[in-house]
Parts: sequence; structure tokens; C-alpha cells
Amino acid sequence: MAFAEFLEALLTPSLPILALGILIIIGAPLLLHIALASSSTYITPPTVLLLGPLASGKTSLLTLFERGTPAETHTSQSTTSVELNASTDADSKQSFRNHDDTSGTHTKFILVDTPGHGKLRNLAFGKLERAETLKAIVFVVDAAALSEQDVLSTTASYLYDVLLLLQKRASDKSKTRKSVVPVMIAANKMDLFTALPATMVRTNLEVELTRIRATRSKGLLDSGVGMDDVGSEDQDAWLGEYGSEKFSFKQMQEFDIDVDVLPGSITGEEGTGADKWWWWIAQKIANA
Ligand SMILES: Nc1nc2c(ncn2[C@@H]2O[C@H](COP(=O)(O)OP(=O)(O)OP(=O)(O)O)[C@@H](O)[C@H]2O)c(=O)[nH]1
Ligand SMILES: [Mg+2]
Repeated sequence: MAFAEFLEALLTPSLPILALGILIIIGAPLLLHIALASSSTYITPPTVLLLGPLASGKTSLLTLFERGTPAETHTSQSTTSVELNASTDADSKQSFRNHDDTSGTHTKFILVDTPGHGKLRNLAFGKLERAETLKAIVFVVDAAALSEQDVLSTTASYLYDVLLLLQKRASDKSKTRKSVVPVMIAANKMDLFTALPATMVRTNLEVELTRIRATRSKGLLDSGVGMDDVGSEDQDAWLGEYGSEKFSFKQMQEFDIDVDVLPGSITGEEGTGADKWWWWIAQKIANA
């Protein structure tokens, strides 16, 4: 009886059988862990971060994408996240209104709203620095108020900090795997007649960013650091092409950071003015 013999051999204490037993006991959970960790359901979805100054429309945009209609908002004091589905199918009429329709290929992503108030900026930067899965940044600006100098300067200085952080991260040589994050400047409130066209939003921001860059680098020169140190310190705080006279968003391509300015609106015309933004987001997360 071969079977009985086999059974007997298996049950007799011996070194190879013992070794096999230990191997199974240790190996099985290990294999299970590897199998689970590599399955896609355990990967966190890509994150898209909403940044921008006070009352530019970040929360309104999040609500519009989430519910399909804009709602009353109050100034935000904390970050909020929602899970959404985007599709890049050409036939699925590229609108955020279709995100419940999960036919076709959809990419799940997390949209994160941040407070715009200067005192709560650390919350936004915390998200920016920690989000491992960050795939895109939507920087919302109020195009209708951007002709006012104080709005322009707060908006631009916030944007400067964001772009500088991305630039530093991109030029950080210690990181082998660089994640490049594209930026969309959403020129919001185009429904208002005071709104500047997107090209003006772009140039006004570029002019203001140039001015901020000059002021900040001058501050460093005046701070009394040794002449030799100035070069590198100065270069670290300098946004875009070092030494260039004027800043332009194109200079960010040097660091693989694409900056697009897209016009739109959340209220008015039933919010169809946000489709372009939705399409931009869908493409960025699909290519990620
Ligand atoms: N006319 C017009 N008003 C808008 C538009 N989008 C947002 N608003 C209004 O702008 C105001 C501020 O919008 P919020 O979404 O609360 O702005 P926020 O960026 O979240 O502001 P904070 O949370 O304070 O940083 C609200 O009264 C909105 O109704 C738009 O496209 N057109
Ligand atoms: Mg808000």
C-alpha cells in the first residue's frame, strides 16, 4: 500500500518534513501579503488638490463636481475630500455630470479642497507636501477681482509659494523617482462682466510673479549673508529661469511643470463653464 507508506513517512518526525512545515507556516502569510499588496484595490486613488486664495471658488467647484449643481458656501476652515470618477472616453460627453455613469473606462480620484485664508495656508501646504499620490493641482483664481492690486498680489504670492515648492521638489536630486505635478490655473467667475479674459489673467499673474521674485531675491541680498552664499541661497528662492528678466509660466517647463490657464465659471449657465476644467483633470489622472 503505497499511500499508507507515504502517510507514515509524512507523520514520522524527520528533518525534511519539519523544514517543509516551517516553510509553509512562514511562507503562506508572506505570499498572501504580497498578493494583496500588489492587487490594484489596495492602491490609493490619485489625488487632485484645489488651491487658491480666499473666496476664489474652490469649495463651490468641489460641490459642483460632487453634486452636479453649485451650492451656497462658507469660507472653509479645514480640508475636505471627495471621491469622484472621471472618464477620458471621447464619446462620454466630457462633463462632470456624468461621473455617476460608470460605464466605459473611469478613473477614480480624490479631489481635495483646502481653505484659502492666509492663516490656514499650512493646511494646504501640508496636503501638498504629504500627498504621495498627488497627480495634479488646480489653482483657482477669481478672474473678476484680479484687476484689483491687493487681490492680484495675494493671489500671486500664494501661487509663487506653490510653484517654488514644486520647483524645489523637481530639482531635488536626492529623489530618484520624481513625481511631476501639472498645474492648472482655473480663471473662475467668467460669468461676471468685470472678469479678465484668460490671457490677461495669465499676463497679470506673470507680471506680478516677476515683481515678487525681484523683491524676494533683493531681500536675500540685503539680509547680509556672505557674498559667496548669496549665489546658492538666492537661486533656491528664485522661481523659473535663473537670472531671467521676466518670469513666464513657460519657464516652469524647465522643471517639467506644465502650467495651463483655463477660463470657466461655476455659477451661471448651469455651471457648464466648468467642463474644460473637468476634462483637464480627467486627462491628467488618466495619463498618470
Ligand atoms: N459669479 C460667480 N460667483 C462665484 C463663482 N464661483 C464661486 N462664486 C462665489 O464666490 C464665493 C466664494 O466661493 P467659495 O467656493 O466659498 O470660495 P473658496 O475658494 O472655497 O473660499 P475659501 O474657502 O474661503 O478659501 C461664493 O459666494 C460663490 O458663490 C462663479 O463662477 N461666478
Ligand atoms: Mg472654501
